Amino acid sequence: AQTIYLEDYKPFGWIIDDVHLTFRLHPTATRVISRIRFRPDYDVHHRPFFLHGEGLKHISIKVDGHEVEPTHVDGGIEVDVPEAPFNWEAEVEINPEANTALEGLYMSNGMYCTQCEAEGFRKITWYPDRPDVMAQFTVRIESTASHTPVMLSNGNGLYTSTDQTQKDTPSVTIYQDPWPKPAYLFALVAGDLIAHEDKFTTMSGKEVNLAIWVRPGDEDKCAFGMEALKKSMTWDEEVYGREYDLDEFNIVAVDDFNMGAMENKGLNVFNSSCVLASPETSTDANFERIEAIIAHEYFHNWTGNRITCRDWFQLCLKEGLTVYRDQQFTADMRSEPVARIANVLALRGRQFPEDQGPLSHPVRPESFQEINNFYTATVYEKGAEVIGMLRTLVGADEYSKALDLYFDRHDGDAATIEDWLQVFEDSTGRDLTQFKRWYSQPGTPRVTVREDYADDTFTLHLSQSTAPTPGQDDKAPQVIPVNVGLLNPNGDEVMPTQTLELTETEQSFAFPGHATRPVPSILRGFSAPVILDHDIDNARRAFLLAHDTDPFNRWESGRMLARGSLMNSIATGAAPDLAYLNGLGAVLRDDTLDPAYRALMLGQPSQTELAGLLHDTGDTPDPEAIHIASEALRDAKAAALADVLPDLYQANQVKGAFSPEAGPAGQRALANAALSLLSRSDAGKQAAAQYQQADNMTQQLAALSCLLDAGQGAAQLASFQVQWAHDRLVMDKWFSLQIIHANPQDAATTTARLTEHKDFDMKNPNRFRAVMGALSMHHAGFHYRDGAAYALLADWLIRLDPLNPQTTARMCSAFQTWKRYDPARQEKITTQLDRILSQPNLSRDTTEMVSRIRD
Ligand code: B3K
Ligand code: ZN
Repeated sequence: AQTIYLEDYKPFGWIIDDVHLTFRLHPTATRVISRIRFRPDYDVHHRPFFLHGEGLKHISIKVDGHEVEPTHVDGGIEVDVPEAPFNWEAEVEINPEANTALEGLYMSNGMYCTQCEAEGFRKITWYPDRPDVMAQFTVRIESTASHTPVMLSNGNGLYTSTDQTQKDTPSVTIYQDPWPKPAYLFALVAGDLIAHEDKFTTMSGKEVNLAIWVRPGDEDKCAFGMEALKKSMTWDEEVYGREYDLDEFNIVAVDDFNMGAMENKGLNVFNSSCVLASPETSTDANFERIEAIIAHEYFHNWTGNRITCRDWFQLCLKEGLTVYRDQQFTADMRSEPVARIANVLALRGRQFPEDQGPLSHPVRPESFQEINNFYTATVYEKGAEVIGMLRTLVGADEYSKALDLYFDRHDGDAATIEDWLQVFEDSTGRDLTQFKRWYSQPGTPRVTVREDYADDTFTLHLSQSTAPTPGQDDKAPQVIPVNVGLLNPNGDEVMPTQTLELTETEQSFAFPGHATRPVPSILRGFSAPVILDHDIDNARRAFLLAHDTDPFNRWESGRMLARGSLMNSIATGAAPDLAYLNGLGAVLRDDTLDPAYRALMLGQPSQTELAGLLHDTGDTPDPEAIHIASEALRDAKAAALADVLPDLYQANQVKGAFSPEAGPAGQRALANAALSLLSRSDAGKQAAAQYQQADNMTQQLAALSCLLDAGQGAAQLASFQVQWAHDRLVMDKWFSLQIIHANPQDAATTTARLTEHKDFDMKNPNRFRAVMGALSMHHAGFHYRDGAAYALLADWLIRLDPLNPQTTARMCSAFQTWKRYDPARQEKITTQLDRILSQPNLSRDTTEMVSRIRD
């Protein structure tokens, strides 16, 4: 396959004034007619006139009214065109029903929908399918009211002849989007849909019609999403000064979707799992995620749509910034410390392994074969961390000013990271040359700390280094903002948080005037996406767990104690550490602390994280030993906290009508964390009672999980299936749950058995992920020594690849950590990787992923 390089960027060479598209909808033979006005871009060199196109049935092409024959070349066509403005008119035929890749125009449960990012528009018609070609689109959809009662596209509805009483007469709907946009933001939806409607008045008094469109039967699951949308609209006005810019804003829920959601201009398309919510069917975690994703897609209207990317290498320009914005939003809507901890857990859980393995790549990649493989935790989550560091370095006010300048200067542009940094340089006067390395240098920097104290002066010696990553051995020092505070030995803060700028390989920072030796709290709020190497003893960690004024670092101290305890148990079989258990008990008893925060405190490092840490310190992780130590720590917590857990459970029962707000959700999280420990010693008695009484999914699912962990729950699992057989999203949970809670030695057989279930549908990405994703995330089960899980996952990836390369390629990352393990496991994994690679006609997506992992 061909590799595309950032350094090869060239502009298209023509400019498009406007695009008129006509769709004659038919499930297997949709006709697409495009009328486009092109004119030469005289500033740039003209190469052959090339348009992308993939899987299109050519019907006709006319240039200025004259039929022409295109030359078919790799990935599209070349056509002889005049060196002057000309009119393009082309007709193609496509087959939405046969489109199982879910890219381009496809069908989901009888509904037409599109997914064009990154390069799906070329599956709809001939076009310069690149983000730097922006144009105004007018879209005409032709169908009948019986076939597709509702038809939608981007922008504002101009006209519709649809008459629901005249089911079979031809109907036409026209949409016009006044904002020039790249083709990846195009969307069309048509089908039998019901709207949940509302209105929003923008800060300048413009009224916007809002609608969430769903399949009949789902209309009672829209209210929460609508509230989240209105909150997002208000927040973007208040915090970023950004107002919505069309007369309507539509969201559509689709069951078959490769990712979470898509920010098409004025017509966001959502995986139904990321928008539909009700107390009975959604957990608190679902509600929180839905709120964040609705915000994320909405925020793209400015960061992504009004200002888009020049090319796909600049993806983090919109994604890193938009993730950062949705994280700020969540912190404002809910609890800031809880949100920060959740983000760091996700970063360490997904981005760190990526950055420390064969798939490591810069936040702004420099080459790719298939761009869909680069919608990664690095581009998104590390990309957001880079924005956060920039804000920490320049300060909140300067950040706001710079963002105003960014919107001002680049509205309507397809921009680059250079443009973005230039805005900050111009507005703050800061030189960002070294900071820019965050965009080009992959790998997780390690910051090592040494302390000194003499003559009333406390000194921190910081050093940084980054291990080599594929294709990049030498790493230059980066700009690392390290937030530091100092406490005195009584636990009072004697120096509030300061930002140290670590820019050299080694640097010392002195704090004079401390008559007693202070205790530092370092990397507060996780001010940089680095590994902190600070060799301190348990007593110090316990002190910080009890006294740190920074909530993130307080949690982190507990985490480090848990980590140390686990590592020790894994290495020596030692019993869990008392300093940790006692410190934890004190925090849990502190009723002044937010329940959600205390629930996080009760957590412990995942088994995958422990495997990574062992690998880091030069050991070979043994998944079985990790599993045993993790379970032992839970048992020890259950025993050591036996006097506090029943109270926590009782005191945090939420009475009254269900509310998904942060307060009650946090109480449920704490009560259910307590329940999970209590269930280790009561054979699931209280969990069974909770299951019996549960009137919402959070309580029901938590109780069922506890039962399954306790080796119980067969009856409840069966009744759950009967109760929820009609609800696809809840049934996804039913599938996952059985795998998540399987014993390691049974995980693969349980998964294999579920793939035989009549409701297992590999073509539905949610269902496929519910099953195969759960297996790959069950550390001890996936890596069980017989290798059965590796083979099972490979079997299914091989089966899915011809149907849906994007989801297949994404799930290959389950194998990315293979080099951590012992030779026997390595051999078993590489056998599967080689088996996948040897499949004839393996997709470009999967070929690229597996080859990079295998290297
Ligand atoms: N921009 C889309 C992701 C598209 C993924 C294409 N493979 C969703 C988002 O980040 O908001
Ligand atoms: Zn996004």
